[in-house]
Amino acid sequence: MNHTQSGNLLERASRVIPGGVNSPVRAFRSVGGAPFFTKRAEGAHLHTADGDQLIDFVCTWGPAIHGHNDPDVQAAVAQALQNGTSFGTPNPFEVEMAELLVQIVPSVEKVRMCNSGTEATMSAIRLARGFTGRDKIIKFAGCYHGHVDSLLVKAGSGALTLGNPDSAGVPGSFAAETIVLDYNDTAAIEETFHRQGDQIAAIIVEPYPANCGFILPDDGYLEFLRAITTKHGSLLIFDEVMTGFRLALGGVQERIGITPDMTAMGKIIGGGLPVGAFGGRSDIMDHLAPDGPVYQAGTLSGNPLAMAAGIAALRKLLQTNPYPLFEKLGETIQSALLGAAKAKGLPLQVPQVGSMFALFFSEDRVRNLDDATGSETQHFNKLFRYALEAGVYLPPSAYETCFLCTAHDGEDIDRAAEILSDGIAAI
Ligand code: KE4
Repeated sequence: MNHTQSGNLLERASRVIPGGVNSPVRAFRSVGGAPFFTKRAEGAHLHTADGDQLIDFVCTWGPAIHGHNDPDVQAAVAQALQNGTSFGTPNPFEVEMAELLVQIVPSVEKVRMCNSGTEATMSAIRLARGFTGRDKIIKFAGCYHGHVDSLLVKAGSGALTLGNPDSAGVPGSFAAETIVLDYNDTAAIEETFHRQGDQIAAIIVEPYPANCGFILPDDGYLEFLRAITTKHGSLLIFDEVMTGFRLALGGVQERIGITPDMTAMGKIIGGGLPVGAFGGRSDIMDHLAPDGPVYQAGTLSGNPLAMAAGIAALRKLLQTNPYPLFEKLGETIQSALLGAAKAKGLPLQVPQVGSMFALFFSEDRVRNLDDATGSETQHFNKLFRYALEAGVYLPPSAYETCFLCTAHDGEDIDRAAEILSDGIAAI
């Protein structure tokens, strides 16, 4: 890869933006080397400031499910742009978006739009506390729910990548209301609810944690969370900011047939523009201002351009039903990676569901954060660098998940499988 233009941009950026990036995981700190800057994205490709073309397995961390620069999304934004960029009043797009979300995710009876996944989870836990009158929240080590103060406790994604899962600046009093347990540990949940079940407002969980690699639940685990929260009058919040509309049209909850009380959403529903949403049972959502006592707001919430982009992206999912294709593409890449590792004699796990997969260089299945951090992340980092030089962009951290889009179908998935297999052989 050429780095001249990106190097100049990073040098300029570093003078005026902390770390030269507007989100830490983009800084390549754990994988080494300097980040490239993207000038254009098209389909499954990123085009760098230095003119390199990369097959992209980050897909802007989820939104680009139809590939970058999708013509239908583009056309919808261009059309909406004719009428202005923001009104500060209700607009027809918000109604159409809310009706679509309620139609697509049955557990969502009412929904409030916001501007990021962080706002969605922050608002959802405030609402859970306001609705239940309780203060404690349970989250799981390695899960990342955005940079919400009280959830930056043993968080995943960039926090874990940089080795500070418990961020500075979060007062102990905030974190004190957050109980952190291991994912897939039913005994710990049982014991916690036995001791203080009547204080627990909610469990917030990424049903398939995708911010410490990609971790799948033990059989019955999510059903167990549903049962124990119901039993104790606590709420179950599914953070489907990444898995929503991706692992099925209705997200993980559709795949496994579990009905959470609230769902945090984002990414895909903005078509790449800034967006978040949280929704759930009407009796809970009606506690939100202006009807109820729980305050939540946002200048650009329901922004017409973001709504137009998200509506186009959702309508395209409804029309094209890409999920069988994602199962095929995911299995193609998974079998290529496992085959290459077997040939090399390297222990490798490739947890994969549809268009999401991760690599853990580990003998055993990864069930929680400790397993994930116990894997050989240096092998991942070597593979990342090999792949990048060969034209494939994996997420720049072993504690992230790879994403597929419909545009990977065809030569890109085969070319990437070949490059990644060669990369594993070169470790
Ligand atoms: P944002 O505030 O970044 O829009 O969303 C926060 C969030 C909430 N919940 C889940 C399950 C998430 O994965 C995220 C954000 N995802 C990361 C990728 N692992 C964002 C990438 C970044 O921080 O730049």
